[in-house]
Order: sequence, then structure tokens, then C-alpha cells
Amino acid sequence: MVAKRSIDDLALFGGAPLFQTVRPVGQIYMPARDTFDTWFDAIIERRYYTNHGPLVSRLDRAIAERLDVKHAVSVTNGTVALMVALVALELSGDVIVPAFTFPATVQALHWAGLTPVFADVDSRTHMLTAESVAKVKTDRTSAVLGVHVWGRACAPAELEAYCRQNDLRLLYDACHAFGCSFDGKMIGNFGDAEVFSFHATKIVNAAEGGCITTNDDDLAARLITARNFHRSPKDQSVYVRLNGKMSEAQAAMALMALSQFEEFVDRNEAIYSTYERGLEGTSGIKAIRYDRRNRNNFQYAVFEIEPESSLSRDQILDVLRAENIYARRYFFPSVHRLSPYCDALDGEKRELPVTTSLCQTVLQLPLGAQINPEDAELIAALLDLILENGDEIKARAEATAGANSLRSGW
Ligand code: T4K
Repeated sequence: MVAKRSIDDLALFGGAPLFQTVRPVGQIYMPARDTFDTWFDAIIERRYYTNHGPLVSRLDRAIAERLDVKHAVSVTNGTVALMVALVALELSGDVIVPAFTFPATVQALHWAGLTPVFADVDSRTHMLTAESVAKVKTDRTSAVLGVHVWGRACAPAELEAYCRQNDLRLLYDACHAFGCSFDGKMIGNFGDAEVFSFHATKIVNAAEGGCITTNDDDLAARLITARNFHRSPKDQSVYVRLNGKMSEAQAAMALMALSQFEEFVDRNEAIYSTYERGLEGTSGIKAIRYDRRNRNNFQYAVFEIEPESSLSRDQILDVLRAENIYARRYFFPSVHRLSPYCDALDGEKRELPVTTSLCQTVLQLPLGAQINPEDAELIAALLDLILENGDEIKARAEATAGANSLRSGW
């Protein structure tokens, strides 16, 4: 791999791609093959594959210990974790939620028979604030579902105080935030409950997996029944039923990932810091920084394309993609612009100006097992070249647009 020195070298204009193989967004960390075999051989020897097996119990204990929380309840994935938590919280009516999130956050509310009410997010943190929540709260509001976007905590002190004063439950989607802390306290301890994802693209890779944490004993008891068809002793209840049980195979993968967690975080941080340093002096792009006083998992390298850039975020993505750099727009489109949610909104409620703007400007760079700091250095240098020569790239791309299959139009 050789750094590109001029825009003539860009793959968009016929040069060889910077990378021969794709550099994706997504953690995709896997254990060594022999470690994997050892754990899976043991499952096969036990001949016990699901229904609250020993590895799931061990994982629940390991998570509770690591996050310093009383209860951890593992389930099949992060979306199911949200569904189980919402059912166990026994909510009704409206729940305030950001539209700047993965659709699963909102789909889980919908599934649980609740009405999502969107609040805008803060332009600096990309998350809900007590002020934005207060703007949309009504008598029908029963809870707030905050999202710890990019692994940073979503205003825990502020939102907890607001929810207490207004008699609302507070649930957090912490799918990005495993192993992160805020103000000396691990994420997993905030609100009534918090929900994590162990999808392959997350730092704890169980292929699919998820977990709910809480310090509330009664809620934990309800979570445990809710994930297991919400069975009553005589099987006579009419609750919404759901199979959310995690399998032994998933638990084994999560436990293997936990045993290497610090190593993954260090690796992520080295890549993230390379991007941060490499793009420090580049105009038109801004890093969303991690507060080093907290623990971070550095899963995401998030940048915003600023107004002075002559190329839009989507045009930059096209240039990168031609180089086999699969940077992404997260989240796009925002959930309030997706059907059926947009159909139910009228007038002012459709306007979430910060959310809408972030969806046009946020750029997520590759970070994880398939990237190393040397790749990140090359990607940062390439972005610098792209942003410094935006006008010329745009003019050339527009002139050749007919000959290229450009996604966003130039
Ligand atoms: N709340 C939030 C805030 C979330 O971000 C998510 C999920 C949830 C809730 C729900 O949690 P889960 O129910 O998923 O546990 C991904 C993931 O599927 C999803 O877990 C994640 N968030 C979401 C943000 O992203 P895609 O459609 O973007 O993934 P995909 O297939 O495009 O993969 C990304 C890159 O990783 C690709 O370049 C390919 C590569 N990849 C992917 C997989 C799955 C691999 O190399 N190997 C793999 O096995 O959704």
C-alpha cells in the first residue's frame, strides 16, 4: 500500500485502489481458532446447548462483575434485550426516544405496544438532553429511552434527575457502550435498566447476543421471566410472550471476547488515535472526541464533515469506497424520516433540526479487527488529500459522472 500523493492517483479517476481488500466499519474480533475449538468442544461434550446453560449463567456473572452491577440477564440480541426490558418495565403510553439511533431502538418500543415520541439531540454530544426531553413530554409519557451514542454516556445525571422529578422510568440503549464509564461509574448502572448488544460488529462479539443490566431486584426477576416466554407457574398468563434465551454457543463467544476485552480496547484506541492525530490539521472535518477521564471502548471513529468542506459527506464516501474503504453514514436516514414513523408525524414534530443535520454530516471510519494503525494512517492522509482538493475533485467527478456509477450524484 502506497500513500496517494495527488488526486490523479484516486481510484475514482482510474488509479489503483489504496487497499486490495475492503476495510470495513465493524469490530468483528474473533478468538484464536484453537481457543474457539476448546470452548465449542466442551459444549458438545456437555450436550447442553440452550435453556439457561452453565455458560449463560457464567456470562451473566462475568458481566455483572465487570460492570459492577447487581444483575445481568443475557438474551439473544440487543433488539430482544430492549423488547424484554420494555415488557419487564410494564410501561404504557408514550416513550421519549431519539431519532438519531439505529431503528432497532424504536422498533422495540413499537413491538412492546408503546408509542415512540422523538426528541432532538444535542449537536455536540449527538444525544438527548433533559431540555430536549422536556420539550416533548406530555401527560402520556411514561418513560425515556436514551441512547449512549458512540459509547459516550447520555446525560445520566441530568436525565435521572428529570425522570425522578417527573415520575418517569429511564431505560438506556447502551448497545454501543459496553465497558465504558461515566464519572467513575460503569455504564450498566444508570437509569432503571441498560441494554447491550453483542452483535459481531460490536466489541463483544457473540455473533448475535445481548444483555440487560439493572440494580433493581424486582425488575431483574421480571426480566428473567420475560426472556423465557414470560411463563407463569401454571402457564395461564396472557402476557406478550417471547423467546429471548441466549444459547451456550453465543455465551461461549461472549466469554471468549470478554477474556480479550482490554486487548481489543487498546487496539481500537491505537487506531482511533491515529485517525485523530492524522486529521487534526485538516479543515472541513471534525473528530467527535472521547473524554479520556472516562473508560471508553473506542468502537467508533466518528467524524463530522463541516460546512467549509466543498465535498459533501456522501461525495467523500464515494471517493473512499472506490479505494476499498467502506466508511459509513451512521445513522442514516434518521428514524423519524422512516415509514411508518414519519407518517405519524405532522408539522413541527417532523422537525428535528440537529438530528437531520447530523444524518447528512456524520462519517464513520473503519475501525476494528480488519484495520490496523498503519491503515488508519493511510486513510487519514487520503482524507486530508481529498478535503484539501475538494473543489478539483468535484469538478473532475462532475465532468466524468456519466462514465462512473456514482451513488450520490455530483
Ligand atoms: N441499538 C443500537 C444503538 C444499535 O446500534 C443496535 C445495533 C441495536 C440497538 C440492536 O442491537 P442488535 O439487535 O443488532 O444486537 C449493524 C448491526 O447489525 C447492528 O448490530 C448494529 N447496531 C448496527 C449499527 O450495525 P449493519 O447492517 O450496518 O451491518 P453490516 O452487515 O453492514 O456490517 C457492517 C460491516 O461489517 C460490513 O462492512 C461487513 C462487516 N461484517 C459484518 C458482519 C455481520 C463482517 O465483516 N462480518 C460479519 O459477520 O448492521
